[in-house]
Amino acid sequence: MTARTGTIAFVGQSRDLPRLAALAAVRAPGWRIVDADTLGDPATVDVVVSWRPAPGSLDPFSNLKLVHSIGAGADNILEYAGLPDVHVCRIVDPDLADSMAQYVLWGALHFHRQFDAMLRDQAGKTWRRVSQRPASSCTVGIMGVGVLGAHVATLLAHAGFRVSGWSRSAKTLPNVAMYHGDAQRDAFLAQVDTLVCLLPLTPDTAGILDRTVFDALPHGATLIHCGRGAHLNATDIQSALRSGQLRGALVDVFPQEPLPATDPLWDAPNLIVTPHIAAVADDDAIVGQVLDNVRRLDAGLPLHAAVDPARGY
Ligand code: NDP
Ligand code: OXD
Repeated sequence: MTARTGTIAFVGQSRDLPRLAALAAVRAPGWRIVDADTLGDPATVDVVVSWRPAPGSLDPFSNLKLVHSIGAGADNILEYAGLPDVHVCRIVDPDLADSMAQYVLWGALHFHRQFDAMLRDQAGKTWRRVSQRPASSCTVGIMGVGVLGAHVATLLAHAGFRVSGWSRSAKTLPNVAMYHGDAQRDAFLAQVDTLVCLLPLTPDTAGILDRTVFDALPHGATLIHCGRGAHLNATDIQSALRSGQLRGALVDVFPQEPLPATDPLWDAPNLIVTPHIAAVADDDAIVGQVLDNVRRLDAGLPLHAAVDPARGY
């Protein structure tokens, strides 16, 4: 392991950070790696590994060069008020992408094969052979066709679903009907049976899952939401579920996490709550990518999974 002079500090609002710091210290012996309890002189810190750095907490790091998110999203870093002009990276990992694709496939099958109706039937001890249709009769539409959305789209297409995608810029993906930009949003939504949100949280996408999006879907469509809680208008999804405009929803991320016991979303009709587990990066993958990026930083090489702070993702 090449020696380095700077310190890597694992600090932020996640209980995972001390554990990740300990693993990094084992994998990079000789490097100075600290957590909030062992911080020392902030001027020696050139790399911060974080999740939602507390307000003001990055300010003392006067020689910072890189802030690395421990998650796939970088919104938790970019929202820091006064973020210095440094590199920002996030986690991109094949196992994380597989997990996300499996979660969405499960949700798409749950709604398409009508397991939601069968669970309700079972609660009433009702034997009813609900209709079954081929996956090719169902269009899954994915908002956000980046690293995760593209992987999800590919798996769903292999499973036989019709798949469409909506991104910010024009792009092509085999077996996926692509739409892009605000001008094509309603045309995209109009042909979707199950809508999947895999957008990053940016000023343009905050609150995007609202009445206007739900109303643009065919009546009785379903939603799988794995982006960020702040994409979701909680009042509008409850109205859409109550009216039947949305037949069901599988929601993994919430405006407030953990979802408070008093939150009405727990009891919203036909809404399944999962506790932000759609795709969780493995410690080894996180630490491996962080250390690799630090080596790249030291060697002056382009960093892996760098985000563009101006674009917001
Ligand atoms: P990427 O940055 O690779 O992809 C983002 C996609 O969103 C791109 O296709 C981009 O378009 C599109 N996009 C961004 N802004 C807009 C916009 N205004 N209008 C239309 N499309 C837009 O992100 P990932 O796929 O790696 O991750 C997506 C998100 O998934 C993360 O930011 C995180 O919030 C969430 N996530 C959730 C997890 C969970 O467990 N629930 C786990 C991991 C991630 P373009 O291609 O044109 O740039
Ligand atoms: C992530 C997440 O961004 O867990 O990795 O949401």
